[in-house]
Amino acid sequence: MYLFYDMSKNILIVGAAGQIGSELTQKLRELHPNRPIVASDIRHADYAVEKPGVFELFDVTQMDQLRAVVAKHQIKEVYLMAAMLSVTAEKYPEKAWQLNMTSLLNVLELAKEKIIDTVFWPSSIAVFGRTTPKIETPQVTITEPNTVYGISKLAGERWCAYYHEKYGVDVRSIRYPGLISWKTPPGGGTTDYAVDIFHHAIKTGKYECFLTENTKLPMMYMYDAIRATIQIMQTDSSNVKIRSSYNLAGISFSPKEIASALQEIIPDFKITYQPDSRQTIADTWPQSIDDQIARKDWGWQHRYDLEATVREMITGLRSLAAVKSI
Ligand code: AKB
Repeated sequence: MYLFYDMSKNILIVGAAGQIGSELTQKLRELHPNRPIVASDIRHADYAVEKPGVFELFDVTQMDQLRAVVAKHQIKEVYLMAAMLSVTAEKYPEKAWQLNMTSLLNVLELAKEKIIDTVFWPSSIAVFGRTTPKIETPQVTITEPNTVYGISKLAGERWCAYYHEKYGVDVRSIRYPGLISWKTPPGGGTTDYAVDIFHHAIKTGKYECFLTENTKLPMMYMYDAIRATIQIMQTDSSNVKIRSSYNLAGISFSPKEIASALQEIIPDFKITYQPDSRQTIADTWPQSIDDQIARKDWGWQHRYDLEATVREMITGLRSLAAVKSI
C-alpha cells in the first residue's frame, strides 16, 4: 500500500503545539529521522516538540508568513492541525471562522499553485447535527451542523472536495471523533471530559462531569488517531476516493461507561454529573460512526478498545506525575 510514497518530501506541521499536532510531530520524527520535518505554531510548543527539530513561530492565517515558511524549508507536505474547537468556537464565532477557514484556504491555494503536493486537514464528527442518524452514522448522510465549529468543518470539507475536483489538489482528510491522550491536554472541545476525567481520577479520585451519564459519543485513543493520519497520508493517492473527509471510528462510550472502566483500576473513583452548555453541543452529535469506507479504501483498522485506552491513560499519566515529582 505504501509503495508509491515519496519519503524525501519535506513536511510542515501547522498547530504543532496542540493536542494532535504535538504527538503527530513526535511520531513523524520518530518514523523519519532523516527527513526534514518542520513543526510550527502561533505559540511556543513543549520542549519535546520544539527543541529536537526545526520549529517556526508563525500565523497560518497570514498568507505571506505561510509562503515564507514553505519556501524557506521547501515544504511539499502540510499537516494543517491548527483549529478552534467546538466550545471555544461558540464563544468566538468570527475568530473561529477566520482561523478554521482562512488557514485551510491558504494551504489549499499553495497546493493549487503546485508549490506543495499533499495536504492533510482534519474534519470532525461535528459536521453532523441534530437531523443526522445517530447510530452508525453513515459516510454520506444529512450534514446540518448546529455549531460554528461544525459549520466551519463542513465548509472546509466542501472546499477540500472542490480544490481536488477543480484543480487536482491532493488533499486528504479524516472526521476525527473525540480524541483521548495523556501527553498533551486538549482545549476547548466538547469531548474533553474524556481526558479531564483521568487527570481528576489520579489527582483527587473524583470528577464532576459536564455531560449527562448516558451521553454516548464517538471517541478514539490518540495512538489510533495518529496512525490513521499517517496511514491516509502514506497511501497511494488512487486509494483516497473521498476528498471531502472520511468517517473514522474507534470506540463509543458514555461518561458512565468510561467511569466504570476507570473504577476497574481505581475502585474508589467517584463521578457526579452537572451538565452545562456543552451538553447542548454533545446532543447534536452522533453516538457511533460507520467507517467501512475508510476500512475498505485505505485499510483503516482501530486497535484500542475502551479497556486498553483506560489502561494506557492511567499508566501514562502516572508516569508523568512520577517524573514531575522527581
Ligand atoms: C470537540 O469536542 O470539539 C472536538 C471534536 C469532536 O472535533 N474534540
